[in-house]
Amino acid sequence: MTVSARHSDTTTIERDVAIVGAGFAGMYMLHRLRQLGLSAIVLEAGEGVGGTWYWNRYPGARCDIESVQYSYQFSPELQQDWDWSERYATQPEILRYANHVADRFDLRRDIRFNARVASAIFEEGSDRWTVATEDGAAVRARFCVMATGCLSSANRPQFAGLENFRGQRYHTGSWPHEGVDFSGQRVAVIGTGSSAIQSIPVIAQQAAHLTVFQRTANYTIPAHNRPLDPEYKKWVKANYGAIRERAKKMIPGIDFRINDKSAIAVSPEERREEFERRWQEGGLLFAAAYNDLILNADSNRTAADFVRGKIREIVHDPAVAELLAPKNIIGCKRLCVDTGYWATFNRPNVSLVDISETAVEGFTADAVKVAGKEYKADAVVFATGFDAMTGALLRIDIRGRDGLSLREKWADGPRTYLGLGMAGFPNLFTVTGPGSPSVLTNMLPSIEQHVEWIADCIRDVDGMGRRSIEATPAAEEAWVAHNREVAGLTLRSTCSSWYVGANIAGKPRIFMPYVGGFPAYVEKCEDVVRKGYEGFEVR
Ligand code: N01
Repeated sequence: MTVSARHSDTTTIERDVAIVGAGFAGMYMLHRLRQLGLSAIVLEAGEGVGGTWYWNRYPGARCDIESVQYSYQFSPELQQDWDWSERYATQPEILRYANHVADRFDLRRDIRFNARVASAIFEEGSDRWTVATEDGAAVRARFCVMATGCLSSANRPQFAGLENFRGQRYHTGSWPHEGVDFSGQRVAVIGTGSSAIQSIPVIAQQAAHLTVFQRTANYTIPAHNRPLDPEYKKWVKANYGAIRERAKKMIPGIDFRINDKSAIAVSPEERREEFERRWQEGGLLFAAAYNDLILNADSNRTAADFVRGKIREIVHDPAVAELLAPKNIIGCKRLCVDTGYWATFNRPNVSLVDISETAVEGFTADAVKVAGKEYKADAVVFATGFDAMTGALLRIDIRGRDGLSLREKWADGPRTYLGLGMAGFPNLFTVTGPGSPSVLTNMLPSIEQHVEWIADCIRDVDGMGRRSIEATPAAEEAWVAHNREVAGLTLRSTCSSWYVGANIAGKPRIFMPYVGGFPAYVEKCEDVVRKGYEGFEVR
Protein backbone atom coordinates (compact mmCIF):
# COMPACT_ATOMS: atom_id res chain seq x y z
CA MET A 1 0.00 0.00 0.00
CA THR A 2 1.30 3.43 -0.88
CA VAL A 3 0.27 6.66 0.71
CA SER A 4 0.66 9.88 -1.22
CA ALA A 5 2.68 12.68 0.26
CA ARG A 6 1.11 15.28 2.49
CA HIS A 7 -0.68 17.83 0.35
CA SER A 8 0.70 21.10 1.54
CA ASP A 9 0.92 23.24 -1.57
CA THR A 10 -1.31 26.26 -1.61
CA THR A 11 -2.12 26.23 -5.30
CA THR A 12 -5.60 25.72 -6.63
CA ILE A 13 -6.10 22.88 -9.03
CA GLU A 14 -8.97 22.52 -11.50
CA ARG A 15 -11.00 19.37 -11.95
CA ASP A 16 -14.44 18.51 -13.29
CA VAL A 17 -15.43 17.07 -9.93
CA ALA A 18 -14.17 17.44 -6.37
CA ILE A 19 -15.03 14.52 -4.10
CA VAL A 20 -14.80 14.78 -0.33
CA GLY A 21 -13.94 11.50 1.42
CA ALA A 22 -12.17 8.31 0.32
CA GLY A 23 -14.44 5.77 1.98
CA PHE A 24 -16.41 3.31 -0.10
CA ALA A 25 -18.52 6.16 -1.54
CA GLY A 26 -15.66 8.44 -2.56
CA MET A 27 -13.59 5.61 -4.03
CA TYR A 28 -16.38 4.35 -6.26
CA MET A 29 -17.36 7.91 -7.22
CA LEU A 30 -13.85 8.52 -8.47
CA HIS A 31 -13.81 5.27 -10.43
CA ARG A 32 -17.20 5.93 -12.01
CA LEU A 33 -16.33 9.50 -13.02
CA ARG A 34 -13.10 8.36 -14.61
CA GLN A 35 -15.09 5.85 -16.66
CA LEU A 36 -17.08 8.82 -18.00
CA GLY A 37 -13.84 10.53 -19.00
CA LEU A 38 -14.19 13.22 -16.33
CA SER A 39 -11.35 14.48 -14.19
CA ALA A 40 -11.87 14.15 -10.47
CA ILE A 41 -9.93 14.41 -7.26
CA VAL A 42 -10.72 13.04 -3.83
CA LEU A 43 -9.81 14.98 -0.69
CA GLU A 44 -9.46 12.70 2.32
CA ALA A 45 -8.73 13.65 5.93
CA GLY A 46 -7.10 10.32 6.77
CA GLU A 47 -3.81 8.86 5.63
CA GLY A 48 -5.49 6.02 3.81
CA VAL A 49 -8.70 4.90 2.15
CA GLY A 50 -11.60 3.12 3.85
CA GLY A 51 -13.53 5.91 5.62
CA THR A 52 -15.32 4.50 8.65
CA TRP A 53 -13.18 1.34 8.42
CA TYR A 54 -10.04 3.45 8.46
CA TRP A 55 -10.99 5.22 11.71
CA ASN A 56 -12.98 2.61 13.69
CA ARG A 57 -10.21 0.24 14.73
CA TYR A 58 -11.48 -0.51 18.21
CA PRO A 59 -11.10 -4.08 19.52
CA GLY A 60 -13.76 -6.38 18.10
CA ALA A 61 -14.80 -4.01 15.29
CA ARG A 62 -16.67 -5.91 12.61
CA CYS A 63 -19.43 -5.32 10.15
CA ASP A 64 -22.90 -6.45 11.23
CA ILE A 65 -23.92 -7.16 7.63
CA GLU A 66 -22.60 -10.41 6.20
CA SER A 67 -19.35 -9.91 4.33
CA VAL A 68 -20.54 -11.40 1.04
CA GLN A 69 -23.22 -8.71 0.93
CA TYR A 70 -21.28 -5.84 2.49
CA SER A 71 -19.11 -5.48 -0.59
CA TYR A 72 -19.14 -3.76 -3.97
CA GLN A 73 -21.02 -5.34 -6.85
CA PHE A 74 -20.08 -2.89 -9.62
CA SER A 75 -17.22 -5.10 -10.78
CA PRO A 76 -18.10 -8.78 -11.33
CA GLU A 77 -14.37 -9.53 -11.55
CA LEU A 78 -13.70 -7.94 -8.16
CA GLN A 79 -16.67 -9.80 -6.73
CA GLN A 80 -15.32 -13.11 -8.04
CA ASP A 81 -11.68 -12.49 -7.10
CA TRP A 82 -12.09 -11.27 -3.53
CA ASP A 83 -12.39 -13.94 -0.87
CA TRP A 84 -14.09 -13.09 2.44
CA SER A 85 -12.84 -15.28 5.25
CA GLU A 86 -15.63 -14.90 7.82
CA ARG A 87 -19.39 -14.54 7.92
CA TYR A 88 -18.95 -11.04 9.41
CA ALA A 89 -15.73 -9.41 8.29
CA THR A 90 -13.42 -7.81 10.82
CA GLN A 91 -12.37 -4.18 10.46
CA PRO A 92 -8.83 -5.18 9.34
CA GLU A 93 -10.24 -7.42 6.61
CA ILE A 94 -12.62 -4.72 5.37
CA LEU A 95 -9.77 -2.22 5.37
CA ARG A 96 -7.65 -4.67 3.34
CA TYR A 97 -10.54 -4.92 0.90
CA ALA A 98 -10.75 -1.11 0.61
CA ASN A 99 -7.00 -0.97 -0.05
CA HIS A 100 -7.28 -3.76 -2.59
CA VAL A 101 -9.99 -1.79 -4.43
CA ALA A 102 -7.85 1.36 -4.36
CA ASP A 103 -4.91 -0.55 -5.86
CA ARG A 104 -6.93 -2.60 -8.30
CA PHE A 105 -8.55 0.48 -9.85
CA ASP A 106 -5.47 2.66 -9.46
CA LEU A 107 -7.39 5.18 -7.38
CA ARG A 108 -4.60 6.63 -5.24
CA ARG A 109 -3.14 8.87 -7.92
CA ASP A 110 -6.29 11.00 -7.68
CA ILE A 111 -6.64 10.99 -3.91
CA ARG A 112 -5.04 13.62 -1.68
CA PHE A 113 -4.60 12.15 1.80
CA ASN A 114 -4.19 14.20 5.00
CA ALA A 115 -6.43 16.75 3.35
CA ARG A 116 -9.28 17.65 5.69
CA VAL A 117 -11.77 19.84 3.89
CA ALA A 118 -12.60 23.09 5.68
CA SER A 119 -14.91 24.76 3.18
CA ALA A 120 -16.75 24.36 -0.09
CA ILE A 121 -17.89 27.63 -1.61
CA PHE A 122 -20.00 28.06 -4.74
CA GLU A 123 -19.05 30.91 -7.02
CA GLU A 124 -21.90 32.53 -8.93
CA GLY A 125 -21.21 33.35 -12.55
CA SER A 126 -18.49 30.80 -13.13
CA ASP A 127 -20.66 28.08 -11.53
CA ARG A 128 -17.61 26.60 -9.85
CA TRP A 129 -17.12 25.10 -6.39
CA THR A 130 -13.94 25.95 -4.54
CA VAL A 131 -13.20 23.18 -2.08
CA ALA A 132 -10.45 24.18 0.34
CA THR A 133 -8.54 22.05 2.81
CA GLU A 134 -7.40 23.07 6.28
CA ASP A 135 -3.81 23.32 5.07
CA GLY A 136 -4.70 25.94 2.49
CA ALA A 137 -4.87 23.90 -0.71
CA ALA A 138 -7.94 24.17 -2.92
CA VAL A 139 -9.70 22.49 -5.80
CA ARG A 140 -11.94 24.37 -8.26
CA ALA A 141 -14.52 22.11 -9.79
CA ARG A 142 -17.80 22.24 -11.68
CA PHE A 143 -19.31 19.63 -9.42
CA CYS A 144 -18.75 18.73 -5.78
CA VAL A 145 -19.67 15.36 -4.28
CA MET A 146 -19.80 15.02 -0.51
CA ALA A 147 -18.90 11.39 0.20
CA THR A 148 -18.38 12.21 3.85
CA GLY A 149 -20.15 9.23 5.42
CA CYS A 150 -23.12 9.00 7.76
CA LEU A 151 -21.23 8.04 10.91
CA SER A 152 -17.90 9.80 10.59
CA SER A 153 -18.04 12.75 12.95
CA ALA A 154 -17.26 11.46 16.45
CA ASN A 155 -19.56 12.48 19.30
CA ARG A 156 -17.37 13.64 22.18
CA PRO A 157 -19.75 14.77 24.93
CA GLN A 158 -18.37 17.34 27.35
CA PHE A 159 -17.86 15.45 30.61
CA ALA A 160 -17.27 17.66 33.63
CA GLY A 161 -13.76 17.42 35.04
CA LEU A 162 -12.39 15.23 32.25
CA GLU A 163 -9.26 17.36 32.27
CA ASN A 164 -8.48 15.96 35.75
CA PHE A 165 -8.16 12.44 34.42
CA ARG A 166 -4.52 11.36 34.08
CA GLY A 167 -5.07 8.01 32.37
CA GLN A 168 -5.43 7.26 28.68
CA ARG A 169 -8.56 8.30 26.77
CA TYR A 170 -9.82 6.67 23.62
CA HIS A 171 -12.82 7.13 21.33
CA THR A 172 -13.97 4.02 19.46
CA GLY A 173 -14.47 6.15 16.34
CA SER A 174 -10.82 7.25 16.12
CA TRP A 175 -8.84 4.41 17.58
CA PRO A 176 -5.00 4.47 17.62
CA HIS A 177 -3.60 2.69 14.57
CA GLU A 178 -1.02 0.83 16.60
CA GLY A 179 -3.76 -0.73 18.75
CA VAL A 180 -4.07 -0.60 22.53
CA ASP A 181 -2.91 -3.21 25.01
CA PHE A 182 -5.18 -3.10 28.07
CA SER A 183 -3.40 -5.95 29.86
CA GLY A 184 -3.30 -5.35 33.59
CA GLN A 185 -5.31 -2.13 33.34
CA ARG A 186 -8.54 -0.96 34.90
CA VAL A 187 -10.65 0.17 31.96
CA ALA A 188 -13.87 2.19 31.90
CA VAL A 189 -16.16 2.03 28.86
CA ILE A 190 -18.78 4.75 28.56
CA GLY A 191 -21.66 3.81 26.28
CA THR A 192 -23.46 0.63 25.27
CA GLY A 193 -24.13 1.13 21.55
CA SER A 194 -22.83 -1.12 18.74
CA SER A 195 -19.21 -0.03 19.17
CA ALA A 196 -19.27 -0.73 22.92
CA ILE A 197 -21.13 -4.00 22.49
CA GLN A 198 -18.48 -5.22 20.04
CA SER A 199 -15.51 -4.00 22.04
CA ILE A 200 -16.58 -4.84 25.62
CA PRO A 201 -16.17 -8.65 25.30
CA VAL A 202 -12.69 -8.21 23.78
CA ILE A 203 -11.50 -5.58 26.26
CA ALA A 204 -12.83 -7.72 29.15
CA GLN A 205 -10.55 -10.57 28.11
CA GLN A 206 -7.51 -8.30 28.36
CA ALA A 207 -8.17 -5.84 31.14
CA ALA A 208 -7.56 -6.45 34.83
CA HIS A 209 -10.97 -4.91 35.42
CA LEU A 210 -13.60 -3.43 33.13
CA THR A 211 -16.33 -1.09 34.32
CA VAL A 212 -19.14 -0.44 31.86
CA PHE A 213 -21.16 2.75 32.28
CA GLN A 214 -24.60 2.24 30.79
CA ARG A 215 -27.08 5.06 30.21
CA THR A 216 -29.52 3.08 28.08
CA ALA A 217 -29.61 -0.70 27.93
CA ASN A 218 -29.45 -1.93 24.35
CA TYR A 219 -30.65 -4.92 22.37
CA THR A 220 -28.13 -7.16 20.70
CA ILE A 221 -28.40 -10.44 18.83
CA PRO A 222 -25.57 -13.00 18.72
CA ALA A 223 -23.56 -12.90 15.49
CA HIS A 224 -22.67 -16.58 15.51
CA ASN A 225 -19.73 -15.52 13.44
CA ARG A 226 -17.72 -18.28 11.79
CA PRO A 227 -15.17 -18.85 9.07
CA LEU A 228 -16.86 -19.12 5.69
CA ASP A 229 -17.07 -22.64 4.41
CA PRO A 230 -15.35 -23.05 0.98
CA GLU A 231 -18.45 -24.73 -0.46
CA TYR A 232 -20.63 -21.82 0.66
CA LYS A 233 -18.20 -19.32 -0.89
CA LYS A 234 -18.29 -21.27 -4.15
CA TRP A 235 -22.09 -21.25 -4.06
CA VAL A 236 -22.20 -17.49 -3.39
CA LYS A 237 -19.86 -16.77 -6.30
CA ALA A 238 -21.87 -18.94 -8.65
CA ASN A 239 -25.08 -17.18 -7.58
CA TYR A 240 -23.88 -13.66 -6.88
CA GLY A 241 -26.05 -12.05 -9.57
CA ALA A 242 -29.24 -13.58 -8.20
CA ILE A 243 -28.30 -12.77 -4.59
CA ARG A 244 -27.71 -9.12 -5.46
CA GLU A 245 -30.96 -8.89 -7.42
CA ARG A 246 -32.97 -10.38 -4.53
CA ALA A 247 -31.32 -7.96 -2.12
CA LYS A 248 -32.40 -4.99 -4.27
CA LYS A 249 -36.03 -6.02 -3.83
CA MET A 250 -35.74 -6.07 -0.02
CA ILE A 251 -36.52 -3.03 2.13
CA PRO A 252 -33.06 -3.00 3.79
CA GLY A 253 -31.25 -3.91 0.54
CA ILE A 254 -30.06 -7.17 2.11
CA ASP A 255 -30.85 -10.62 0.77
CA PHE A 256 -32.49 -12.23 3.75
CA ARG A 257 -35.64 -14.04 4.68
CA ILE A 258 -38.37 -11.64 5.78
CA ASN A 259 -41.29 -13.46 7.37
CA ASP A 260 -44.46 -12.06 5.87
CA LYS A 261 -46.61 -12.68 8.94
CA SER A 262 -47.56 -10.39 11.79
CA ALA A 263 -46.06 -11.41 15.12
CA ILE A 264 -49.46 -11.15 16.79
CA ALA A 265 -51.23 -13.24 14.16
CA VAL A 266 -49.48 -16.44 15.22
CA SER A 267 -49.55 -18.56 18.36
CA PRO A 268 -47.05 -17.90 21.20
CA GLU A 269 -45.45 -21.29 20.47
CA GLU A 270 -44.94 -20.52 16.78
CA ARG A 271 -43.54 -17.11 17.68
CA ARG A 272 -41.11 -18.53 20.20
CA GLU A 273 -39.89 -21.12 17.66
CA GLU A 274 -39.39 -18.47 15.00
CA PHE A 275 -37.51 -16.13 17.36
CA GLU A 276 -35.42 -19.03 18.63
CA ARG A 277 -34.57 -20.14 15.08
CA ARG A 278 -33.45 -16.62 14.20
CA TRP A 279 -31.57 -16.19 17.49
CA GLN A 280 -29.68 -19.36 16.64
CA GLU A 281 -29.02 -18.18 13.06
CA GLY A 282 -27.83 -14.89 14.48
CA GLY A 283 -27.54 -11.31 13.25
CA LEU A 284 -29.94 -8.69 11.96
CA LEU A 285 -32.13 -11.40 10.44
CA PHE A 286 -33.82 -11.43 13.84
CA ALA A 287 -35.47 -8.09 13.04
CA ALA A 288 -37.23 -9.69 10.06
CA ALA A 289 -38.78 -12.51 12.13
CA TYR A 290 -42.18 -10.87 11.55
CA ASN A 291 -43.27 -8.16 9.15
CA ASP A 292 -44.57 -5.71 11.73
CA LEU A 293 -41.98 -5.73 14.50
CA ILE A 294 -41.06 -2.11 13.80
CA LEU A 295 -44.63 -1.07 12.97
CA ASN A 296 -46.75 -2.42 15.78
CA ALA A 297 -45.90 -1.95 19.48
CA ASP A 298 -47.64 -5.19 20.52
CA SER A 299 -45.68 -7.21 17.92
CA ASN A 300 -42.52 -5.45 18.94
CA ARG A 301 -43.05 -6.37 22.59
CA THR A 302 -43.08 -10.07 21.71
CA ALA A 303 -39.57 -9.78 20.21
CA ALA A 304 -38.35 -7.54 23.04
CA ASP A 305 -39.68 -9.99 25.65
CA PHE A 306 -37.91 -12.85 23.89
CA VAL A 307 -34.56 -11.02 24.03
CA ARG A 308 -35.11 -9.95 27.64
CA GLY A 309 -35.75 -13.60 28.44
CA LYS A 310 -32.45 -14.55 26.81
CA ILE A 311 -30.61 -11.95 28.87
CA ARG A 312 -32.11 -13.38 32.08
CA GLU A 313 -31.05 -16.88 30.99
CA ILE A 314 -27.47 -15.88 30.12
CA VAL A 315 -26.60 -13.38 32.85
CA HIS A 316 -26.18 -15.10 36.24
CA ASP A 317 -26.74 -12.15 38.58
CA PRO A 318 -30.46 -11.26 38.39
CA ALA A 319 -29.82 -7.63 39.36
CA VAL A 320 -27.27 -7.22 36.56
CA ALA A 321 -29.59 -9.02 34.10
CA GLU A 322 -32.39 -6.62 35.05
CA LEU A 323 -30.15 -3.62 34.42
CA LEU A 324 -29.02 -5.02 31.08
CA ALA A 325 -32.56 -5.79 29.92
CA PRO A 326 -33.67 -2.93 27.67
CA LYS A 327 -37.02 -1.36 28.41
CA ASN A 328 -37.67 0.34 25.08
CA ILE A 329 -38.74 -0.72 21.58
CA ILE A 330 -36.45 -3.31 20.00
CA GLY A 331 -34.99 -1.93 16.77
CA CYS A 332 -35.88 1.64 17.70
CA LYS A 333 -32.22 2.33 18.26
CA ARG A 334 -30.12 0.43 15.76
CA LEU A 335 -30.13 -3.27 16.65
CA CYS A 336 -26.64 -4.53 17.58
CA VAL A 337 -24.91 -7.78 16.71
CA ASP A 338 -22.41 -9.21 19.18
CA THR A 339 -20.09 -12.02 20.12
CA GLY A 340 -20.48 -12.94 23.79
CA TYR A 341 -21.79 -9.58 25.03
CA TRP A 342 -24.27 -10.69 27.70
CA ALA A 343 -22.04 -13.50 28.98
CA THR A 344 -19.22 -10.98 29.46
CA PHE A 345 -21.15 -9.65 32.47
CA ASN A 346 -20.68 -13.04 34.19
CA ARG A 347 -16.93 -12.46 34.32
CA PRO A 348 -15.52 -11.62 37.75
CA ASN A 349 -13.49 -8.75 36.25
CA VAL A 350 -16.49 -6.92 34.73
CA SER A 351 -18.92 -4.61 36.49
CA LEU A 352 -21.85 -2.59 35.26
CA VAL A 353 -22.71 0.89 36.48
CA ASP A 354 -26.16 2.32 35.79
CA ILE A 355 -25.97 5.96 34.77
CA SER A 356 -29.55 6.26 33.55
CA GLU A 357 -30.65 8.27 36.58
CA THR A 358 -27.36 9.74 37.73
CA ALA A 359 -25.07 10.82 34.90
CA VAL A 360 -21.28 10.67 35.02
CA GLU A 361 -20.59 13.40 37.54
CA GLY A 362 -16.94 13.96 36.83
CA PHE A 363 -13.43 12.56 36.72
CA THR A 364 -10.61 12.49 39.20
CA ALA A 365 -6.99 11.74 38.25
CA ASP A 366 -7.69 8.01 38.27
CA ALA A 367 -11.44 7.48 38.43
CA VAL A 368 -14.85 8.10 36.90
CA LYS A 369 -17.28 9.59 39.44
CA VAL A 370 -20.96 8.68 39.55
CA ALA A 371 -23.28 9.64 42.41
CA GLY A 372 -20.35 10.50 44.63
CA LYS A 373 -18.66 7.13 44.11
CA GLU A 374 -15.30 6.74 42.39
CA TYR A 375 -14.72 3.92 39.88
CA LYS A 376 -10.97 3.53 39.42
CA ALA A 377 -9.68 3.52 35.85
CA ASP A 378 -6.32 3.63 34.10
CA ALA A 379 -8.01 4.18 30.75
CA VAL A 380 -11.41 5.41 29.57
CA VAL A 381 -12.98 4.31 26.30
CA PHE A 382 -15.62 6.69 25.02
CA ALA A 383 -17.96 4.56 22.94
CA THR A 384 -20.27 7.54 22.60
CA GLY A 385 -20.99 7.33 18.88
CA PHE A 386 -21.33 9.97 16.23
CA ASP A 387 -22.99 13.20 15.23
CA ALA A 388 -24.77 11.10 12.64
CA MET A 389 -25.74 12.01 9.09
CA THR A 390 -25.30 15.78 9.37
CA GLY A 391 -22.17 16.11 11.54
CA ALA A 392 -19.56 15.52 8.85
CA LEU A 393 -21.29 17.90 6.43
CA LEU A 394 -21.87 20.69 8.91
CA ARG A 395 -18.27 20.55 10.08
CA ILE A 396 -17.42 21.90 6.62
CA ASP A 397 -18.31 25.51 5.82
CA ILE A 398 -20.51 24.84 2.79
CA ARG A 399 -21.92 27.87 1.00
CA GLY A 400 -24.16 27.77 -2.02
CA ARG A 401 -26.01 30.34 -4.11
CA ASP A 402 -26.10 33.90 -2.65
CA GLY A 403 -23.67 32.83 0.05
CA LEU A 404 -26.31 30.64 1.70
CA SER A 405 -24.56 28.48 4.28
CA LEU A 406 -25.61 24.89 4.87
CA ARG A 407 -25.45 25.53 8.62
CA GLU A 408 -28.13 28.22 8.19
CA LYS A 409 -30.19 26.12 5.83
CA TRP A 410 -30.17 23.16 8.19
CA ALA A 411 -30.57 25.16 11.41
CA ASP A 412 -33.89 23.40 12.05
CA GLY A 413 -32.72 20.04 10.73
CA PRO A 414 -31.51 18.63 7.41
CA ARG A 415 -33.50 19.44 4.25
CA THR A 416 -32.66 17.65 1.02
CA TYR A 417 -34.27 16.36 -2.12
CA LEU A 418 -33.81 12.56 -2.12
CA GLY A 419 -30.77 12.91 0.15
CA LEU A 420 -28.90 13.71 -3.07
CA GLY A 421 -29.14 17.46 -3.58
CA MET A 422 -30.40 20.67 -2.07
CA ALA A 423 -32.11 23.84 -3.21
CA GLY A 424 -29.58 26.67 -3.20
CA PHE A 425 -26.61 24.36 -3.70
CA PRO A 426 -26.22 23.77 -7.46
CA ASN A 427 -24.01 20.92 -8.63
CA LEU A 428 -23.46 19.73 -5.06
CA PHE A 429 -24.36 16.12 -4.33
CA THR A 430 -24.42 14.14 -1.11
CA VAL A 431 -23.84 10.39 -1.17
CA THR A 432 -26.29 8.68 1.23
CA GLY A 433 -27.29 12.06 2.63
CA PRO A 434 -30.10 12.64 5.12
CA GLY A 435 -33.40 11.90 3.42
CA SER A 436 -32.06 8.77 1.72
CA PRO A 437 -32.37 5.19 3.06
CA SER A 438 -28.63 5.02 3.86
CA VAL A 439 -28.13 3.79 7.43
CA LEU A 440 -31.38 1.82 7.40
CA THR A 441 -30.01 -0.32 4.58
CA ASN A 442 -26.90 -2.22 3.61
CA MET A 443 -24.64 0.79 2.99
CA LEU A 444 -22.70 -0.69 0.07
CA PRO A 445 -25.60 -1.11 -2.39
CA SER A 446 -27.02 2.22 -1.23
CA ILE A 447 -23.67 3.89 -1.90
CA GLU A 448 -23.42 2.27 -5.33
CA GLN A 449 -26.93 3.36 -6.25
CA HIS A 450 -26.18 6.97 -5.28
CA VAL A 451 -22.81 7.05 -6.98
CA GLU A 452 -24.27 5.70 -10.21
CA TRP A 453 -27.19 8.14 -10.07
CA ILE A 454 -24.86 11.10 -9.48
CA ALA A 455 -22.44 10.03 -12.25
CA ASP A 456 -25.31 9.57 -14.73
CA CYS A 457 -26.72 12.93 -13.69
CA ILE A 458 -23.43 14.72 -14.34
CA ARG A 459 -23.15 12.94 -17.70
CA ASP A 460 -26.71 14.02 -18.60
CA VAL A 461 -26.19 17.65 -17.57
CA ASP A 462 -23.09 17.73 -19.77
CA GLY A 463 -24.92 15.87 -22.53
CA MET A 464 -27.68 18.50 -22.51
CA GLY A 465 -25.03 21.17 -22.82
CA ARG A 466 -26.15 22.70 -19.48
CA ARG A 467 -24.02 24.08 -16.68
CA SER A 468 -25.84 23.23 -13.52
CA ILE A 469 -28.49 21.17 -11.78
CA GLU A 470 -30.18 22.11 -8.53
CA ALA A 471 -33.13 20.79 -6.54
CA THR A 472 -36.13 23.11 -6.64
CA PRO A 473 -37.41 24.43 -3.29
CA ALA A 474 -40.81 22.86 -4.00
CA ALA A 475 -39.38 19.37 -4.67
CA GLU A 476 -37.20 19.60 -1.60
CA GLU A 477 -40.13 20.72 0.56
CA ALA A 478 -42.29 17.86 -0.74
CA TRP A 479 -39.53 15.30 -0.07
CA VAL A 480 -38.94 16.60 3.45
CA ALA A 481 -42.70 16.39 4.11
CA HIS A 482 -42.86 12.86 2.67
CA ASN A 483 -39.93 11.81 4.87
CA ARG A 484 -41.63 13.23 7.93
CA GLU A 485 -44.83 11.41 7.07
CA VAL A 486 -43.30 7.98 6.49
CA ALA A 487 -40.95 8.32 9.50
CA GLY A 488 -44.03 8.57 11.68
CA LEU A 489 -45.31 5.24 10.39
CA THR A 490 -42.64 3.23 12.19
CA LEU A 491 -41.78 2.86 15.86
CA ARG A 492 -38.22 4.03 15.10
CA SER A 493 -39.15 7.67 15.43
CA THR A 494 -40.36 7.13 19.00
CA CYS A 495 -37.05 6.86 20.88
CA SER A 496 -34.03 9.00 21.64
CA SER A 497 -31.63 7.62 19.07
CA TRP A 498 -28.98 9.05 16.80
CA TYR A 499 -31.49 8.51 13.94
CA VAL A 500 -33.33 11.54 15.32
CA GLY A 501 -30.23 13.42 16.50
CA ALA A 502 -31.13 12.88 20.17
CA ASN A 503 -27.56 11.98 21.13
CA ILE A 504 -26.21 15.45 20.34
CA ALA A 505 -27.07 18.33 22.66
CA GLY A 506 -29.03 21.01 20.83
CA LYS A 507 -29.43 19.04 17.59
CA PRO A 508 -32.90 19.43 16.08
CA ARG A 509 -34.92 16.25 16.43
CA ILE A 510 -35.74 15.08 12.91
CA PHE A 511 -35.81 11.47 11.77
CA MET A 512 -32.95 11.72 9.28
CA PRO A 513 -32.80 8.57 7.11
CA TYR A 514 -35.62 7.75 4.70
CA VAL A 515 -37.72 4.85 6.00
CA GLY A 516 -39.51 4.07 2.73
CA GLY A 517 -37.06 1.26 1.97
CA PHE A 518 -34.47 0.64 -0.71
CA PRO A 519 -36.72 -0.59 -3.59
CA ALA A 520 -39.27 2.25 -3.35
CA TYR A 521 -36.49 4.80 -3.04
CA VAL A 522 -34.61 3.49 -6.08
CA GLU A 523 -37.82 3.52 -8.08
CA LYS A 524 -38.35 7.17 -7.09
CA CYS A 525 -34.80 8.12 -8.15
CA GLU A 526 -35.23 6.36 -11.49
CA ASP A 527 -38.62 7.97 -12.03
CA VAL A 528 -37.11 11.41 -11.43
CA VAL A 529 -34.62 10.73 -14.24
CA ARG A 530 -37.28 9.31 -16.59
CA LYS A 531 -39.24 12.52 -16.09
CA GLY A 532 -36.28 14.65 -17.15
CA TYR A 533 -34.86 15.22 -13.66
CA GLU A 534 -38.20 16.11 -12.16
CA GLY A 535 -37.81 18.33 -9.14
CA PHE A 536 -34.46 19.64 -10.31
CA GLU A 537 -33.81 22.78 -12.29
CA VAL A 538 -31.26 22.19 -15.03
CA ARG A 539 -29.76 25.44 -16.25
O1 N01 B 1 -22.76 4.81 18.96
P1 N01 B 1 -24.23 4.84 19.58
P2 N01 B 1 -21.93 3.57 18.39
N1 N01 B 1 -23.06 9.88 28.82
O2 N01 B 1 -24.68 6.25 19.39
C1 N01 B 1 -23.83 6.50 25.11
C2 N01 B 1 -22.76 1.94 13.50
N2 N01 B 1 -21.85 0.89 13.90
O3 N01 B 1 -20.60 4.07 17.99
O4 N01 B 1 -28.19 5.33 24.30
C3 N01 B 1 -23.23 8.56 28.87
O5 N01 B 1 -25.09 3.78 19.06
C4 N01 B 1 -25.19 6.26 24.49
O6 N01 B 1 -26.18 6.23 25.48
P3 N01 B 1 -27.72 6.54 25.08
C5 N01 B 1 -24.17 1.49 13.81
O7 N01 B 1 -25.03 1.98 12.86
C6 N01 B 1 -21.87 -0.19 13.14
O8 N01 B 1 -21.98 2.43 19.31
O9 N01 B 1 -27.69 7.78 24.20
N3 N01 B 1 -23.42 7.79 27.80
C7 N01 B 1 -24.93 4.92 23.81
O10 N01 B 1 -25.03 3.87 24.71
C8 N01 B 1 -24.38 2.14 15.15
O11 N01 B 1 -25.72 2.30 15.52
C9 N01 B 1 -21.10 -1.24 13.47
O12 N01 B 1 -28.41 6.73 26.35
C10 N01 B 1 -23.44 8.39 26.62
C11 N01 B 1 -23.49 5.06 23.35
O13 N01 B 1 -22.89 6.06 24.15
C12 N01 B 1 -23.66 3.44 14.95
O14 N01 B 1 -22.49 3.10 14.23
C13 N01 B 1 -20.29 -1.21 14.58
C14 N01 B 1 -23.25 9.77 26.47
C15 N01 B 1 -23.38 5.51 21.91
O15 N01 B 1 -23.96 4.55 21.11
C16 N01 B 1 -23.22 4.12 16.21
O16 N01 B 1 -22.74 3.15 17.13
C17 N01 B 1 -20.28 -0.07 15.35
C18 N01 B 1 -23.07 10.53 27.65
N4 N01 B 1 -22.91 11.86 27.61
C19 N01 B 1 -21.06 0.99 15.00
N5 N01 B 1 -23.31 10.08 25.16
C20 N01 B 1 -21.16 -2.38 12.56
O17 N01 B 1 -21.17 -3.49 12.98
C21 N01 B 1 -23.53 8.93 24.51
N6 N01 B 1 -23.60 7.90 25.39
C22 N01 B 1 -21.26 -2.12 11.10
